[in-house]
Amino acid sequence: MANPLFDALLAPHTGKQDTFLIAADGTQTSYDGFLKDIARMAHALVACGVKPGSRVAVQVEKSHAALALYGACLQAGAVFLPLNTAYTSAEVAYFVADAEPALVVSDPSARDTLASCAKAHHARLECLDRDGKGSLADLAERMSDTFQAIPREIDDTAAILYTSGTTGRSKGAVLSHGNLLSNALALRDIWRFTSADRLLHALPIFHVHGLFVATNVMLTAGGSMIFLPRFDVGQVISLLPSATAMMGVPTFYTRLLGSEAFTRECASTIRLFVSGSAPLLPATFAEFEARTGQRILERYGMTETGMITSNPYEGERRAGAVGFPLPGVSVRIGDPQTGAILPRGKTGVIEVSGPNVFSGYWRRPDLRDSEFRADGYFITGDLGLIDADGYVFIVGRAKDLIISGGLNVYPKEVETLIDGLEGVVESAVFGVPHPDFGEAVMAAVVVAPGSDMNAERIKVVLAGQLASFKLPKAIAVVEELPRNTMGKVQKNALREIYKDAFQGPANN
Ligand code: MCA
Ligand code: AMP
Repeated sequence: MANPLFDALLAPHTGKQDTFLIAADGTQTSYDGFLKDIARMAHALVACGVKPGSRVAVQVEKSHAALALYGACLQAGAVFLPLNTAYTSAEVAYFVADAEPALVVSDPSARDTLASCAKAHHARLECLDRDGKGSLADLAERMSDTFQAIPREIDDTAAILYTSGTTGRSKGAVLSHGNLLSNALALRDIWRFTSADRLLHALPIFHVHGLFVATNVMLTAGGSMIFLPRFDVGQVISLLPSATAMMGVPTFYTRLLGSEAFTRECASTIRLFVSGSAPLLPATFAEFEARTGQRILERYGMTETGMITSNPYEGERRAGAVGFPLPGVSVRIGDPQTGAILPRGKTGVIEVSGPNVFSGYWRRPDLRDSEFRADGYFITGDLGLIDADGYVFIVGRAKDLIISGGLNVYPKEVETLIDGLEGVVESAVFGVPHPDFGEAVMAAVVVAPGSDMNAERIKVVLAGQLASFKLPKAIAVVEELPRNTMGKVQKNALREIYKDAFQGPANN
């Protein structure tokens, strides 16, 4: 019996002494060592009551052990459910209630706040800190370093990643072994990754980009990764000369360009810079090429689909375009209202089908009709077109979404909290240009006459409930919100009024 992802990503490296991970201080972990860590961790999961198909919710800092925990979930046939470390305990409580994990793994600092929530949902709670130490590591340390992988089918769930909905709360995108594997193999091939590659990995591992794009691709290629806890521009510049590739969100590239120490020479060993998760401005693309002589390869994806399109490895990488559909992936443009398929050059909603596309949202069969067309194409909510040469361009969003530094914020979630505050009449949350994060979250709030509610108080209350990246970086208290004749709030008008709110370098 087989386990598709484990067999493709990890099993082939058994016994290999080649380096897989390199820490910032130069400490190296071989593939063999990493596989043994995974096996010990898989035994620890079983000891914690994790069964095939059980969810394992993980909110821990990036570390070798955290990555081994992902591998252990695959090997033990469990469902990996990573959570952004910025989520507050209130946000985590929602995910635990919805996903009903058998095990929650948190940072030791969150143990006390999460204990009652884990208990209420019959989940066991274990810890792992930023150094890979904690109760789960202690348990794993005593275990055998071999583990027979639990059989899984290609359609079995490998991971659930929560992604905010346009209406209401976050939904879990259910990703199968087949979804993740097809994407990793396609990307490895089109981006030409081999065992000779060394990826500079500075992305978080709780999202598709850092986990399934970066890590899965490197595992299928058998290459190595310089595994950094976060993106620190100075550290990245000093380590780039020992890497051959880097993947990042546009903020990585604007921060690199903002440093005089980032020169053509320090990028000279890199054969591939990949950007995604948010639009890369053509100006950034051009400035990067002028500085380094290299054209960033921009690609496009979603949590629900993994990667959808990519600019070519060979051939023209076009600024502002996200390239061609991946092999085996079909992209078309649909009329947002009627669903009619539109010809080349026409703008509509981007729809996608292929082995990469998820099967649906966790326990939300009711969303099937609104999120998929009858013939199975997934409706991304991104507005785009396909030009005469077949390049896909994203030109806007049908969904009300802000992407800040590569992280998604759904205005509705923030508005609901602001509107619930005493003294607030109503609010509108929207994105405005930001020099560092691309877009920043901003709120316009109408306060009741005589109320002493103000921007500072709103910020303080929200900070206890929302992850920091979702907090409005500016709040304008206004007399009224602009509305159209139908009474609908005009966010475009607000975006126009406040478009210069964050002028100047790295203004937070
Ligand atoms: C941190 N802050 C942010 C963000 N990150 N605010 C808005 N947007 C953000 N992305 C807050 C911090 O909490 C802090 O608030 C203040 O902003 C300054 O933080 P700073 O130290 O500058 O941030 P950082 O730690 O350097 O992080 C910025 C970052 C990081 C490097 C851009 O956010 C990051 O790694 N982003 C990548 C996310 C990612 O992997 N996305 C892929 C999703 P305070 O001062 O109040 O504490 S997967 C996906 O989208 C699809 C599938 C795809 O296509 O890839
Ligand atoms: P997420 O829900 O975090 O998976 O974010 C997916 C969304 O990120 C997509 O629907 C797009 O709106 C956006 N996105 C990803 N890559 C790109 C890109 N290269 N250019 C523009 N938007 C992108």
